[in-house]
Amino acid sequence: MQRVYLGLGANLNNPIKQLDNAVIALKSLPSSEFIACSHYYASKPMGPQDQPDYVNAVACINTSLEPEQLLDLTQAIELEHGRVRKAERWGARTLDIDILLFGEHTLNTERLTVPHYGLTEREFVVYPLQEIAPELILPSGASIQQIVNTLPLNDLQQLPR
Ligand code: A4P
Ligand code: MG
Repeated sequence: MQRVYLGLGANLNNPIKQLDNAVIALKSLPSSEFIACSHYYASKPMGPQDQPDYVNAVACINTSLEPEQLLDLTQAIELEHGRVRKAERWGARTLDIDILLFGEHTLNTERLTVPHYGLTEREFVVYPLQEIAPELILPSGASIQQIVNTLPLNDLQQLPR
């Protein structure tokens, strides 16, 4: 069993509902146990500013899936729950699920970079991660507490449950 942290993000088509659906889907992953989800957080878009604010969260599972098996399943969840039908064609994806951490592992394959490359620079990942795993130490040796201490909130807002 590995402890895995997943970053959830959405900014289109009722983002809160997108995350609710993602959590429901994560609870029925095979060979896995759902442990926790952080509060949801409203966050300012990273990157292009001409897009709606995001809702982000971090979920934790235990799993005996292999990393790429888990990626197949999280990508299937993105497809099932995360696409908006625009006229006759499938539009932009509205749900993003990133594998932030996979146990203590460091992975660099064609499909997977773990820890996720943006983890320590994104307030909308670091703060919800600290909420559910305050004692966490990353594979780099840095503690989540140290990272939070150096990362501004940048308007991140915890939403009520
Ligand atoms: N991939 C490699 N490593 C991983 C990993 N650890 N977890 C590969 C998941 N996937 C991983 O991902 C593209 C490819 O990355 C996958 O096929 C997989 O093999 P994607 O999810 O299809 O593409 P993406 O999400 O558009 O790209 P990327 O680089 O993940 O985008 P970002 O960096 O996640 O940016 N602002 C706020 N406030 N909140 C957000 O959540 N998100 C984005 C998207 C921009 N701004 C944001 C937020
Ligand atoms: Mg992604």
